[in-house]
Amino acid sequence: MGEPELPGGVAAILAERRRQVDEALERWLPRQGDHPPKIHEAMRYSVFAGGKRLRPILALLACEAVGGSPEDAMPAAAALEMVHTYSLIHDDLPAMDDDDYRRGRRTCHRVYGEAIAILAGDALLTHAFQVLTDAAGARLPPDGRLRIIAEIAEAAGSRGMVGGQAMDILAEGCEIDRPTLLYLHTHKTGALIRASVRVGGIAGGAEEEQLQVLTRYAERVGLAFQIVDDILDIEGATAEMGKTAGSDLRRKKATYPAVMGLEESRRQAAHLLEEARDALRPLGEKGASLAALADFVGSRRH
Ligand code: GRG
Repeated sequence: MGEPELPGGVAAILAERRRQVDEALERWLPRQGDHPPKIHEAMRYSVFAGGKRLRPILALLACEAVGGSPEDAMPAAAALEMVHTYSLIHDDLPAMDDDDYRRGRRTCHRVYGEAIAILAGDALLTHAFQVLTDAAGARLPPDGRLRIIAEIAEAAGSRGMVGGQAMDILAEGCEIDRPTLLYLHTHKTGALIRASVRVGGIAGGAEEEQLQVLTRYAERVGLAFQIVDDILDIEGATAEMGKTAGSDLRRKKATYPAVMGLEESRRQAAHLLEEARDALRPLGEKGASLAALADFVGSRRH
């Protein structure tokens, strides 16, 4: 899978952060041979399939943007990637999107069967919270840990990502209006991205005002990310994206291009990313890496 052409410096930030996140995942996931081996193999198969690690990287950069040490946000970063990977495994199942490829390889259920894939997703979601209670305890005080757990639980649940996914499924094949589309995108994808930035800020000891700045940024990046994803589903190549292109169109999915056209979708994504960068101004130079990440979201090819 080819890397996108990235604005200066972002490629290096992403590569280094991905390496750190992968090390943490390696440390905190169950081992390949842990009993029973098949379920742990399936969990690790999907986690180490080459994701961008966008959500954990957002958490680490948000933590640093408010003066924290990235190590303080690492348990939350790893937990976010576990929750994200669970959502992808379940999203690919025959009962949902029924996809054969994800992250450039065969989907979890195609390799391990549906039952084990469902369980691998369940176990990743559960393990994420175990990591938050165990490993995070070493660095953060209990109130910080509790806030992080609450943020991630709310974002992943039926008032967040699961709610968005449910609405997405219920809306398939229907005419949908713009408010419904906005709900769908801000919940299915936006909620976990918003939580990633916020928990990074909380881990870094953000003041309330700093948290508001980060939240404004995150909400715009989260929505732009999903609009870009909708556009890539039309314009992207299957090989580059690592999943089957054109599947939204085939399933008559509720997407930005379907509701407002490609040009308007591109314009809205660019506008949201500009607003996201603007929102970071109060953080000064410390917001530079998050601003660069907004550029990455706008330029990504997969
Ligand atoms: C099944 C509860 C449940 C939720 C699924 C996230 C989600 C909700 C579905 C994924 C469907 C999808 C492909 C949405 C588009 C945006 C998105 C989340 C893309 C995948 O995220 P990336 O691009 O993936 O960050 P990598 O592989 O890089 O981690």
